Amino acid sequence: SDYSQEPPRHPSLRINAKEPFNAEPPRLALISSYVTPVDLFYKRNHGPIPIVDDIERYRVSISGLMENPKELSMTDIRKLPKYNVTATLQCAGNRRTAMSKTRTVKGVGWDVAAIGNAIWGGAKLADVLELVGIPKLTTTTTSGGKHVEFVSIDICKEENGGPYKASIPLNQATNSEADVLLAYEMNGEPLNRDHGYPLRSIVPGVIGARSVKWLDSINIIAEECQGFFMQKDYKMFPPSVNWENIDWSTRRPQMDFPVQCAICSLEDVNVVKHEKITISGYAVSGGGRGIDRVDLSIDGGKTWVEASRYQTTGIKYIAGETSSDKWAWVFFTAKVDIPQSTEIVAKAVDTAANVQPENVDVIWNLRGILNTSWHRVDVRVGH
Ligand code: MTE
Ligand code: MO
Repeated sequence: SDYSQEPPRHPSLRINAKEPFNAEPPRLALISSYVTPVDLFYKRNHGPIPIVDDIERYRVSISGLMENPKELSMTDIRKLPKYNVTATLQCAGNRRTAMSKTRTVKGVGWDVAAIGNAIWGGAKLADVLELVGIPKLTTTTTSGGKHVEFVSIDICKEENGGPYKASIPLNQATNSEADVLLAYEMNGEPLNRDHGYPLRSIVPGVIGARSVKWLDSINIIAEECQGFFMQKDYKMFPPSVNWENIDWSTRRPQMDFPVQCAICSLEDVNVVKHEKITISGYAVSGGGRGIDRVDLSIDGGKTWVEASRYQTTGIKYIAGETSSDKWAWVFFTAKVDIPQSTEIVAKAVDTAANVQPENVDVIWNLRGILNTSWHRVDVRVGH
């Protein structure tokens, strides 16, 4: 693989793997802005960053189990109504390093910042599919298509040198309410190379792995995509499954992500001078479920206080209000007194009353995905 033409990156990103480039921002930087700046947004790649230099000739082909296959230019896609969707993208491997401390897992290590919140601009996939003759809210095309496969142009060793790919169900793709985008903008600017220039899918509420960058083609298929990242990766296994007894066919590809939160105003271990400290971080859930509550404990989980939550600075967040962004994280904050050295804990509750598991060992899985256990940090008071 050729890594000689990688784009420039922000110097404060923490590099977890250099080639392919995988990096996340420091915790404090992540919560310094509700909309994550593009250069600080985590970057998760499986191969070199491709170069699309002739945008006039760029086409995304749409074909497969449908009547009229078509090739669309960027001009065709920009002609469709443009939507800006604020959505949090989270890698299923977020917080993997912490899971690895229980028992070793396979995969790139991540702290708590393999997540970011952006304003994605583009056409709705439901409109694009309608343009090529597949009506809204279609579950099966007349020729038996049930899934929409996104195929990229990058080269991944896991695909034996083939491109990255993933699929979502056709009824999600053709549902305007699901807000699946073919995005060409991130925070009001054209997508940059790292994030999928010129065009990527954004599947809100679903693990980042299904939001395919650098789209080359879209296929309407009968079964879900058979690619590596759908069938041999990004599946959730119980703690009993190891590399000797694993049967990948027993599990479905992970789609929605579960309720998650992390403290970002503190590192894993902190020495504080003052007894009054601010605990802040993010909380988010998949599937468009909002956050109903964030509980904080300053005694390792014996007693709890509720943090305040917001999406717009200073304005209290209430899940489900029309002004709230249903696909986006909330920030939480609380000021607390720390009389002595202790463990601080954060846990969130989503609108379906889903809670996070207390300990990481009960959700340990060999690929180290979906570590959504209570987030714990140590605070040592040093006068
Ligand atoms: N798309 C392509 N073409 N190649 C990739 O390696 N990685 C996926 C997804 N789409 C990937 C991809 C994964 S695992 C994640 S978490 C997100 O992109 C990360 O998107 P980002 O780099 O824009 O943050
Ligand atoms: Mo990911």
